[in-house]
Amino acid sequence: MDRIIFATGNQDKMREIREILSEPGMEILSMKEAGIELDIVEDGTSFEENAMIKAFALAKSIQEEHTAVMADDSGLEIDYLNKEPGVYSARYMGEDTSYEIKNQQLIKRLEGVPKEQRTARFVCAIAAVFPDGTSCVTRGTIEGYIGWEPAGENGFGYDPIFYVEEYQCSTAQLPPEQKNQLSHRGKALRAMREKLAGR
Ligand code: ITT
Repeated sequence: MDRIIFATGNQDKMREIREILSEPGMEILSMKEAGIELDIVEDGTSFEENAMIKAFALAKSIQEEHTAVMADDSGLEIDYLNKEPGVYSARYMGEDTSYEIKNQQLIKRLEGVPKEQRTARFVCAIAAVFPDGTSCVTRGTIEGYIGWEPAGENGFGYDPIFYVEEYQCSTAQLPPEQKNQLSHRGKALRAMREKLAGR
């Protein structure tokens, strides 16, 4: 296996994926870079299910030897909001609504809520389908809390409102390498790297 095609259109994710899965002799491409256009309906009820749906849809469209396909699904769970936005993280308030607005709205929904009830986590599930048809899925999480105001310019999506206790700052304030060390996607990708090692 010398090629991985990742089912994502999100360039921020691709950067993180390359930083973690890259190794000599392994080519890592996004769907777009591989010239594949697929509209996949993510209608699963869990991150794992959605990652599997995406990975199998992509695997069906390319049956190349030596190529594995992968997909991830990720999102933010806020405990006080019954784990919203969860699997709807990208679609929360509509796909076209800016994260500035989504983040402001989530902070507003937590108005008056004390720190101990503002707990949240980012979750990432990564599914892989290998050239021999076998598959696997890994999961990573990072625990934190929702802050009182957005902060930081790094990262993407909900990073400016997601604070980590250990550093007392948002994941948008952490340098990318540090976020990769701690992040849900970093953890799920490293677990996937281990599974790739024996193949
Ligand atoms: P693809 O489906 O093309 O991969 P997407 O952005 O729609 O891209 P998801 O379906 O996995 O990705 O949705 C995840 C959403 O959850 C994402 O758009 C962010 O809003 C949020 N999210 C996931 N990981 C995040 C992170 O590391 N930092 C901030 N927000 C994150």
